[in-house]
Amino acid sequence: MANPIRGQVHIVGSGAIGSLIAAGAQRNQISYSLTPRRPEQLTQRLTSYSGQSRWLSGNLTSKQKLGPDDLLIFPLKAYQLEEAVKQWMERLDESTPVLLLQNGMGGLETIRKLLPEHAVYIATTSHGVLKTQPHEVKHTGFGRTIFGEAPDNPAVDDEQLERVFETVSRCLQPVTWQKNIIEALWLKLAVNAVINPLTALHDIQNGGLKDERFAGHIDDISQEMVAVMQSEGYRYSVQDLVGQVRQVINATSQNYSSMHQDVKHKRPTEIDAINGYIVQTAQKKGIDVPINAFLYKKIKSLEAAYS
Ligand code: KPL
Repeated sequence: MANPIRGQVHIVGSGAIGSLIAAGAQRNQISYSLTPRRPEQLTQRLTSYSGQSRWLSGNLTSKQKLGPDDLLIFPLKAYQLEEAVKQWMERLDESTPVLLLQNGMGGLETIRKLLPEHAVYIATTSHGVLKTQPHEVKHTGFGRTIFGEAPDNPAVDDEQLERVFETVSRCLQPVTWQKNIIEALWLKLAVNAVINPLTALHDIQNGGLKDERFAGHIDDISQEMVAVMQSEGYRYSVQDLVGQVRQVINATSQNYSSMHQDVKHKRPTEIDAINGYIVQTAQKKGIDVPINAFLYKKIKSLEAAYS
């Protein structure tokens, strides 16, 4: 069996997914630090899927430099990524591996602008996690994680790759290796393009989308996704995507989607990186995506109305 990284996992932010990774690291005796933007937001307790409570002991990181044996993880909102990478880049050694974990698209481009030479790994997860209090997180839906290497990575050191994969496998299980991670991101985008805006607009849990009245919307959004994905060279049927979306709805039915939570707490959402990205790509290819455009506008006007 492979070993995890020898150094420390540095988790940027203290969001729900970052906290889940921290709990996984702690459970597996992997040294970690959790670094929220504001120290008062540090997650201290995680209630696991089985109901057990775990106190997180990972410290706020010190200002030490990271080396090739460490792993820097960005489990952030798309719009937070650039600033966070800028804050961390001076502390990185060129050989420090970086893991990007986010909803929507565009994150790799952001990282590449700032870290063109780094080994970047990408993961996408369907675990449902909820920040219930500033210091508390609850694991509400047992999902799965897909992991791969950025397609434009410089020649990667195989041992480092194995160690990073093993680390993520222990922290965010179950993890599957995917050769074409960009394809997996498109599939996740299809899931988020349906679940996130609909749950936010209708103020429901993910499981609320099982209601018959949403069946038409799910089919229509998936239909638009199939057209855009085909133009990118990915061949899926509407049935495939609807099946994928329904599987995540079932696995995370008790969860409030991240966009639902963002709207509820009047925070910026990831709509630009999700339905906005689909609309932009479709426009470039001359494809009509009226439902995605409608959802994009609706969420944008909700954001604009935050007081
Ligand atoms: O990724 C998610 C999100 O909320 O952003 C899902 C998988 C839909 C879980 O809620």
